[in-house]
Amino acid sequence: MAPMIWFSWFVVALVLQVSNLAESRRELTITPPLPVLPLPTAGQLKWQRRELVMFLHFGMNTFTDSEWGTGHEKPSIFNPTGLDAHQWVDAAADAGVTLVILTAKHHDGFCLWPSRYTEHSVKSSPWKDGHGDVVQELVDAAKTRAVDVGLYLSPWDRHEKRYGLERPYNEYYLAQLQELLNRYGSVQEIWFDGAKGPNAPNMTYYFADWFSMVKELQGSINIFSDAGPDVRWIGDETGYAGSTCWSTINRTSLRIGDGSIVGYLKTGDPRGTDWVPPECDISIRTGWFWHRTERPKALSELLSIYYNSVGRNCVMLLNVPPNSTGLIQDTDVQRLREFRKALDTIFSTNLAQGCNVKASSQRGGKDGGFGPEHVLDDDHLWTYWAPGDESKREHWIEVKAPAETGLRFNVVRVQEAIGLGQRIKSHEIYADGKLVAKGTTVGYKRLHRLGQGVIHARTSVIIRITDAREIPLISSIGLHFDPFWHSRRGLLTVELKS
Ligand code: FUL
Repeated sequence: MAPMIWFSWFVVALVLQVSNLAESRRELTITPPLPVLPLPTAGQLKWQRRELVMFLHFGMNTFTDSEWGTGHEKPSIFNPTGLDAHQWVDAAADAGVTLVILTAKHHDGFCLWPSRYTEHSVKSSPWKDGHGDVVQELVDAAKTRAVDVGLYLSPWDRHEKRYGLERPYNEYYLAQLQELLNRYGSVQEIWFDGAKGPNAPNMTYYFADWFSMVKELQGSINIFSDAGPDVRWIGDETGYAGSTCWSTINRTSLRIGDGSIVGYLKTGDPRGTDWVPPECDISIRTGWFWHRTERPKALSELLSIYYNSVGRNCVMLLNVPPNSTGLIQDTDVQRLREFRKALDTIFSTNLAQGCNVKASSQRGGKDGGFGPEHVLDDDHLWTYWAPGDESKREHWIEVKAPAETGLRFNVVRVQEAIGLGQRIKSHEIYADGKLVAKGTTVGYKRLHRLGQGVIHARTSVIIRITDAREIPLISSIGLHFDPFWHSRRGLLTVELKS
């Protein structure tokens, strides 16, 4: 080979060498960590972020002053002459609610839509001369305020003669499901209530058929029942979740209507293989249906329920029952407004905003993209602090208090990046080195109202993750001042002694 050709080969080889070297030296962009299974579906994530959902218990019981109808009520007594679904939806939307769930059929079997499979419905009532349809009115009103609709269709039916006859009743129930899910556009949640009276006939529900049909007809719906599959019951009707609350659970251990699983429903299971987050159903009044003599709960009670449901990784499903005129009572509308205003007052200001944050370590180092500053941005899901040192069990993140003023707060908010799984098993919160709160799970949102009152931290607030299934991913931290929270010390500020 001529020397010229040798020389050219030599140059090409040299260039290749140099570019390989540059390639291997170039920093690889740091990737997000692997998720910890199971993960939520997109529909479950959307549902969780709603935080507050409104329940509307309305039907025959509204007119008979009862909670569980017998099924023998006469359709002639159903006549809500002033029914205005816009008023319901306005009350919901003004309270920040984006999903309302109506009892299309309660245990008494009376249908709020004109079902072709029974005469026991609005079409046999004097309301609108039998031409009314409450489900349609709600759907139409909800559209005008961009509110989503969910439906409750009671499996237990005290009117229907087929109830107790396995196949005929399951077909009847499925037929009604098809009507509701085919006729009214998008339905975002369906509620399968587990309740059944002690003397009710034996009845096996074909849940597998029902669930498959629901998913076939409504692609993005969440199915609620004691056992999910998408949303589980919290296990009681106090509005309070367990202080440990996993979105994960083993669905194979759950049976709908089985009283022995309520403890398991409350806490969930860190080893659970299914993502089935819990919903806390609670009424603004004592009963689920409207009763003339009842009054709405006090604002302080609603706030406590919020802290113990949404603040414990749940969705709060708040029932606000329309009255026999077909309107939500003014007192309840007013209470809802106060509730929204109070939540905005507490949570719209994050006192940690603008503070310096520091962490025990961070994934990919300083420019890795997973620094602690992400806990103060507006994205509470997909931007997060990820520790770098995966071999360590403990991790911490510190919010530095401004030197001149310090930080005065009585609520701490912590949120996990649950899009990558729920991880935190235990955590502690320190102000100026003193332990001020501790807890177990965090999940989508954990709120601590400080028992000691308003804390004045002069140097820093530290959140220490003491145990987790995998490295913890924290998407948001908030320090808040709640003027409605009267702890043992009222609103007196606690000065922390060093
Ligand atoms: C229970 C029912 O028996 C109540 O009437 C109400 O609908 C509540 C939400 O669920 O199981």
